[in-house]
Amino acid sequence: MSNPYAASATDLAAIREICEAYGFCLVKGALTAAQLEILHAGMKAEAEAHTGRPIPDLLGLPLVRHIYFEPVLLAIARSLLGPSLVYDGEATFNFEPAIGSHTLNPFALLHCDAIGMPHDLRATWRSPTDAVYRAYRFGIYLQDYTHASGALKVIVGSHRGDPQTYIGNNLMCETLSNRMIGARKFKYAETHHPLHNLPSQPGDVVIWNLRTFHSAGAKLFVDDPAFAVHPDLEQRFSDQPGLFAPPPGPRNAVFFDYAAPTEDIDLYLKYRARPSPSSVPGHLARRSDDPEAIALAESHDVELRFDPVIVALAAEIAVLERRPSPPAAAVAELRNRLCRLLARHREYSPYFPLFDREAFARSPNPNAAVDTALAGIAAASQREGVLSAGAA
Ligand SMILES: O=C(O)CCC(=O)C(=O)O
Repeated sequence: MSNPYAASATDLAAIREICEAYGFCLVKGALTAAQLEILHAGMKAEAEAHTGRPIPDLLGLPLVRHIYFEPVLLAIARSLLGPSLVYDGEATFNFEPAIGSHTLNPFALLHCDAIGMPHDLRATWRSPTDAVYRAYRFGIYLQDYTHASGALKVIVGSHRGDPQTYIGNNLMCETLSNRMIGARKFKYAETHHPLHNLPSQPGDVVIWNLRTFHSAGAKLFVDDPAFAVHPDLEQRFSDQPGLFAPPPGPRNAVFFDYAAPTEDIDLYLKYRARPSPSSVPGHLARRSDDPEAIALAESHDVELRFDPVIVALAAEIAVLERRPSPPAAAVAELRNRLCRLLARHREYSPYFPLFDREAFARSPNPNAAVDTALAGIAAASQREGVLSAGAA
């Protein structure tokens, strides 16, 4: 294959080699047209069913969650991460029936998602031994981005080294370069590390390490589609008619992570779980703890973590219990759900524990156990300097 960043879905060794060398891989031909049709129909139905409401996470969506357990994808994930996989809850889809706000306002900021270090939950992850972060995001894009705008952009090799290297002006060269694009001459600042727009086609899966810096919705030059520039430069030229190719259609895509149960991933989960008044409703809407999702995960030997749901439930219970007349039935339901999740909860690091599991297990009854955990979660939220939803 001529693209050095691409490998066939059946060539697990090549996928792993490319991911470890560059931090991402374009996996060709992973899904058939029939599978994509079913996926698209499921996304459409779930989007319609949740109009005006927060959409649950992927495993909470009965019409779409099967994609997470496709054998070809699990085989790739296990070849990258080893046999033990964890679903970290960072899994969703974008769907709109025609080009609209999702397609026209992609998150075009270079960033990486690997956050959480033992000394600081908000620090970007880095390895003292140049290890590769133990989680990958998989993106299934339903349009052809070989010549159209909307692709994923990555900084090649940005999964390794000091993350500061890839941020802001550190990434930019000082001197300006010239390039002819069609008949126009462009002056622009190059980057110290190459950028690449992934030319994915329907059926491909785009994989990137959570430490790889990336941005959404790359603009492709009509006359030079393989030339990738910094998103800020795309923005600067965005008013030049005919320079960039239009999107091929709505930017409908599914995203989900596979992770390994390591200390780094534990910190990432805890970072993602921190409550804020705006995050709690979305976290409460997650449904990957429904019995069918749990059974599916168990039958595929995938572990589930529910940290964001646990923390959001704690925040919501605190709010309701502070009311002059707490709604007893609603509180009881939330406490039951929380109790089930706390009983399953297993952490992979000693840092920033969500609550005291031993005190929880020693409690004389479920209500006392939940009270103990609620106190621990509230204290942890405060320690990490995060405004708890209950305090809003
Ligand atoms: O929309 C995309 O292509 C990428 C989404 C993204 O930036 C992310 O999942 O972190």
